[in-house]
Amino acid sequence: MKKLVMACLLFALLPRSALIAQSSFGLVQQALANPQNEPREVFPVPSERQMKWQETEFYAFFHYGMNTYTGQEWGNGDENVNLFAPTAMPDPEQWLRLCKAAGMRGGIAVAKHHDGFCLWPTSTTDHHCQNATNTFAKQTNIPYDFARAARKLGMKYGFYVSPWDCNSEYYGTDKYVTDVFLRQCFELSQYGTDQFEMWLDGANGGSGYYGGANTTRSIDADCYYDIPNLRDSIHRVCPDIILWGLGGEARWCGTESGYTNETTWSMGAGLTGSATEWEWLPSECDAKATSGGWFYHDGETTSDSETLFKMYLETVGRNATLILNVPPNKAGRLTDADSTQLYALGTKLRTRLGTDLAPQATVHASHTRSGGAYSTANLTDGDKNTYWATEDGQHTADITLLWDEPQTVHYVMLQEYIRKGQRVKGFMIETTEDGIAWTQRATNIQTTTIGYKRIIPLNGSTSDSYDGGFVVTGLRVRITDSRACPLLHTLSVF
Ligand code: FUL
Repeated sequence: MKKLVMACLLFALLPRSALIAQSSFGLVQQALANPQNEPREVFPVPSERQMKWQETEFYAFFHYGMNTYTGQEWGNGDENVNLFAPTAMPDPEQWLRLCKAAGMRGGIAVAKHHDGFCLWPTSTTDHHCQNATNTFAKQTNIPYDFARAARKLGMKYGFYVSPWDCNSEYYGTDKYVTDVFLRQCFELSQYGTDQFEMWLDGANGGSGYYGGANTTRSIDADCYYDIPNLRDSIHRVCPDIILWGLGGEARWCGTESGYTNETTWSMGAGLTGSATEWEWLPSECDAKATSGGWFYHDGETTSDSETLFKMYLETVGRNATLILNVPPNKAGRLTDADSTQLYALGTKLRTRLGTDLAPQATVHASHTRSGGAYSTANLTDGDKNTYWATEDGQHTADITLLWDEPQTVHYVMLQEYIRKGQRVKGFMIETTEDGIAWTQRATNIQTTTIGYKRIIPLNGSTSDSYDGGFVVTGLRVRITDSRACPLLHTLSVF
C-alpha cells in the first residue's frame, strides 16, 4: 500500500511534458520518421522578413532634400531652412511611376540626410521643410506622399534616415539618441506599417555645425545608437521592415557602383560574404543612375539603359539586391533623361529576361530525392515554394533540358530554395546543338554561388550580354559542389 501511494505521488509530481511523452510515444516516433523525406536546413537561414525583402530584388533610391538646392553632397548642418525652395510641388508619385516602368518593385526616399534637415514635420527639431517660407516647402511631407504613392502603385517603400546628424546640438550625447534619433525613426514608422526597409547609413560623425558648436564629433556606432532597442521598437510597428546597414539585417555589398562579386554568400560581410559565417546577412548594392552624385546637380547626365542593365546583371544576377539612385531635381521631379533611360531599361528587362524557354523543354536530372515531392517538374512550375533536391550526401548532379526545336538562348537563371540555407558552391553550364557534343559556356565567369538568384550571360559578358545568342537544342546545368544536398526552386532559360 505504502508503495502504491508513493507511486501515485510520483506520477502526480511528474512534469506534464513527461506524461505526454509517455502517453504519445508512438506519435513522437512518427514525427521523427520524416515520411516526406524533407531535407533539413543548413544554417544560417533567412528570417521571414529577410525573405520578403530579398524578393523585392530591384528598387529605387531617391536622394532629395536640402542638398538638392545647395548643390552639396554632404551639407554642414547650418543651412538656413529657407534654402529649401522647390520650384514645384515635389511629386513622389512621378518618381515611383517611372521606377516601376523600369522594372523596380519599390523605393527608399531620403527623409533626413547627414545635414539633419527633415523632409517631414517632425516634433524632434525645427530644422524641417515646413518651417521654410517657400509655398511648396510648407506643404512638403515626403514620407506621407511617398507612402501614399507607393501604395497606390503597388510598390514597396521605406525611408533613409541618417543616424549622423550634424545639425543637432545633442549629437554625440545620449539625449540625441533618445530624444532625436529614435523618435525620428519611430515617427517615420508611423507613415506605414507595411514598410520594407529602413536605410541606416553607416557614415558616422565628423565635423559639422552641431547647433553652433562647429566641432568634430565621433561616436562608437556599435553601441551609441541603441540599435537592438530600435530594431525591436520598429519591428513592433512594421513587422516586415529590414533595418539595413547599422540595423544589422542586410549588408552593404562594399561598392557604390552597382556591382558585387560573382561569388556572393548571403552570410558574412562585404563583396563575397562567407560560406562559414553563422548569421544570415544578405547583400544590397547601392548605385547611382546619374553622373553627378547621390543628390541632383545641374548639368549631370543619366546612364544609358545598357549600363543600367549591366548593373542589374552584376547585382540582382549575383545574389544581391540593387537599390538604384535616381535624384529628383529642384522641381521635385525626375528629369526627362531619367524617364527615357528608365523606360528603356524596363523594355530591356522584359524582352531579355521575360520569356522563359525552360517550361517548353523536357527536363531530366541525374539525381532526384525520393519522397515524391522533389522532382524536376518543380524547377519550371513557376512556384517558388516547390523545389528539386537530391538525397542527403549527394552534392553533385546534372540537370539537362532538351527542346524539340532549336532555341536561341542568352541567359540562364537559377534560384536556390534559400529558406533552408544557401548551399551551392560550384556549377557549370553547357549547351549542345546536336544533343551529342556539349560545350561549356561562360567559362570566364565564376560559377560558384547561386543563392536567392543568379543570372549567367551565356556569352560570358555582362556589358554585351545580348548579342546573337547561341542556337541550341539542349542545355545542362552541372552542380559540382555544394555545402549539402542542393535545393533549386527555379531554372529558367532566356
Ligand atoms: C553614404 C552617404 O554618405 C551618401 O551621402 C549617400 O547617402 C550614400 C547612399 O550613403 O554613406
